[in-house]
Amino acid sequence: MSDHPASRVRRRERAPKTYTRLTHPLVRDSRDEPFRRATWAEALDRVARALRAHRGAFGMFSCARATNEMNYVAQKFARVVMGTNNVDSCNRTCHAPSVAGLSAAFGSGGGTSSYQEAEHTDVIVMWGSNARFAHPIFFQHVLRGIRNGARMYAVDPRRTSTAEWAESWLGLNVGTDIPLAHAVGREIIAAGLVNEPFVRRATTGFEEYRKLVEPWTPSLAEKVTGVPAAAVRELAHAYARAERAQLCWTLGITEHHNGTDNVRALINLSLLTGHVGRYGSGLQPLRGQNNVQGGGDMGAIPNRLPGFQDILDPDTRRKFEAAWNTAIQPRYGLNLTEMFEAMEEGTLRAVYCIGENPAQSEADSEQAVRRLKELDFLVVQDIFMTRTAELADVVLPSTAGWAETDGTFTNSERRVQRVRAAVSPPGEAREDIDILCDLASRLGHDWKYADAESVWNELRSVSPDHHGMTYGRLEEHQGIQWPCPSTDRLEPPYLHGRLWEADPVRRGTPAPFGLVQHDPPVDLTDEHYPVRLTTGRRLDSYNTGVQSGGFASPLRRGEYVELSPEDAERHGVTVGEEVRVVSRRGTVLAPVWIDTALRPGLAFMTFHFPDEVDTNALTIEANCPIAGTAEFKASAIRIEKLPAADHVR
Ligand SMILES: Nc1nc2c(c(=O)[nH]1)N[C@H]1C(S)=C(S)[C@@H](COP(=O)(O)OP(=O)(O)OC[C@H]3O[C@@H](n4cnc5c(=O)[nH]c(N)nc54)[C@H](O)[C@@H]3O)O[C@H]1N2
Ligand SMILES: Nc1nc2c(c(=O)[nH]1)N[C@H]1C(S)=C(S)[C@@H](COP(=O)(O)OP(=O)(O)OC[C@H]3O[C@@H](n4cnc5c(=O)[nH]c(N)nc54)[C@H](O)[C@@H]3O)O[C@H]1N2
Ligand SMILES: [Mo]
Repeated sequence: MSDHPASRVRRRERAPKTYTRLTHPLVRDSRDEPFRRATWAEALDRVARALRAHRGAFGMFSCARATNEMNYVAQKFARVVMGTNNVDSCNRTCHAPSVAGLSAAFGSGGGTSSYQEAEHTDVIVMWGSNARFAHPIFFQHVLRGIRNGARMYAVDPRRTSTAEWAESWLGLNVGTDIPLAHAVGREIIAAGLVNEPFVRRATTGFEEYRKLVEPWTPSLAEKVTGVPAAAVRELAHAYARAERAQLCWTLGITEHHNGTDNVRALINLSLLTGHVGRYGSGLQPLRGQNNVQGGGDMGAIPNRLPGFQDILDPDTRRKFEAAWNTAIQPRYGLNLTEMFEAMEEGTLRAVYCIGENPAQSEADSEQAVRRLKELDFLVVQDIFMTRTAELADVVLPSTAGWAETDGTFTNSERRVQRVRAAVSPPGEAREDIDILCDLASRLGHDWKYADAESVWNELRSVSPDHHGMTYGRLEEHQGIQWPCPSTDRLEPPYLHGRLWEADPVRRGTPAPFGLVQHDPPVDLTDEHYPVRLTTGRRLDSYNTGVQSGGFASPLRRGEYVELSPEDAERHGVTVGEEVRVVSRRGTVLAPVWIDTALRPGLAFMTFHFPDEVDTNALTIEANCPIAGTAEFKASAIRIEKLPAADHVR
């Protein structure tokens, strides 16, 4: 969205909801009553009683903004105290397909490159990623790369702020990434630009892949994706001829009902060209929350124990059973999406939600709220009184992972860095870890952690990838990337260098091509819902707005439905005019903004002001069967102009 002064916009004013910090525990005996202030002892006794009654029907949402140490303790609470692997976080709503796709290809789910490599590369492809707005720190490295001579390509249905910096913008139709990627792959093969020695030694399935992409000529791709055939060829040649190339992607790829397939289609291009496993060449799914990488690494996901170790592996389980003195369920738990489905079925009855706001961030929010309301017991532990907290039985105030807590975060290049408490928490707020340990002790588990470092050292004792990262070394090196198995050595900044080894034993398992097919968005556009709505972010908004929405400022824009100039004209609507936005699931009122970055038929909204415009009332919960991520990027809507009388309010 191009910048504009909010003052030019005429719209009905709604008071922004301001979020105030939680300062003491809140409880209520029934959902019809208002909350009342409680002591910590009363609130925790109440939670302990409810959880004891719900072993076997319990799920935990862990917080991707809180520290690694807190996520380690949270997943241990779920597994040891509650005996379940039902633990997950907002990673499910964004990059779970990246983790699944990279794991299927390379055996591990992390981004393969370091940030600095973007400065020392020849071609950077930003595919479905608006890093200029959503990853501004990484984007500084990209800009340095461009200054050093790298060429950038942007693949996005909108001509985003990121695309403004690109050599070429490939404006594809929403949900046509597989045809585009296959056409790029086909062109690389047809032009004889395949890195044959790499393909022969380090991959499997090339022949099947070649047959699969054969029909995807650049001109067929143009018909399906809307990207001119010449631009497809240009991208294919630039990427394949580059000595080094970085392929970066984010939610434009993952937030689809076939997100994991999309990821596989991109990984295929790196396998064809050998752009992986070397300095300057790699795959970079830029992660969302400050510590969503770390949350998953710490085991706050249903299928992995800390250190990304597979729960189905008996030796791994035995190791953790010995360390934690408990039995671990030998099966994957439910992911966030499946937990919501289990609420519907009535098999999941109690939820412990730490630092997530699913009432406003889940697709089809009306349905999500109903499911949360129908739970027997909901405890929310947050720093603010969120809409999710308003549905709870007990609300526990915690310190913020950022600036109020000691520990570590892990960023998108797998770098673990120390963070420190710099300010005192408000009121009676307590650290997330402290609250969890107090509850564990009420439920018969005596965990003693003197400080965050003692949690970290326990993690180091069970996770080989983190073993070499003492707090001392993290300070000394200003953060260390995993894997770091040894206390006296650092590994290269990129992953999968093994694929280039001449010795087959050291090279290890080859990476398979992903044989994935095009599958258009579930929510089809038709004559009743003719407009494609895609949702995402702006620079000045953060997720559901809890941490960034509730402030009064001349810069505060509020929510708009952004339309192309052509669509605005067709509907006879102007900037600031309120319209009804209708999908197959819900209706919202929103003022119009006109954005030339949009092509006809495409609309854009964020989900940052849900108290004023609940964007997720419109989105579809159709989700990727492998990763559970919802199709936030493709809903079908129509725009209804309001009768003049409705306007003058
Ligand atoms: N300012 C700001 N920064 C943030 C956040 C925030 O709320 N505000 N949130 C953080 C989080 S949690 C995350 S996960 C990241 C997300 O970071 P991004 O993924 O970069 O952000 P989005 O705007 O959700 O989506 C990226 C782009 O996908 C494009 N897109 C939509 N559909 C398609 C498609 O079918 N194909 C392709 N190729 N592209 C498509 C959209 O037009 C959009 O420009 O940002 C993080 N950083
Ligand atoms: N339409 C649409 N919907 C989307 C998306 C989209 O692109 N389009 N993107 C999805 C994505 S990628 C994401 S990540 C989700 C985000 O969804 P959520 O994670 O549910 O939303 P946030 O607004 O990030 O909520 C963060 C919460 O964490 C709390 N918090 C922050 N720090 C701490 C801490 O240290 N401790 C505790 N206990 N709490 C803390 C904050 O107060 C806030 O309530 O939304 C998803 N929903
Ligand atoms: Mo995210």
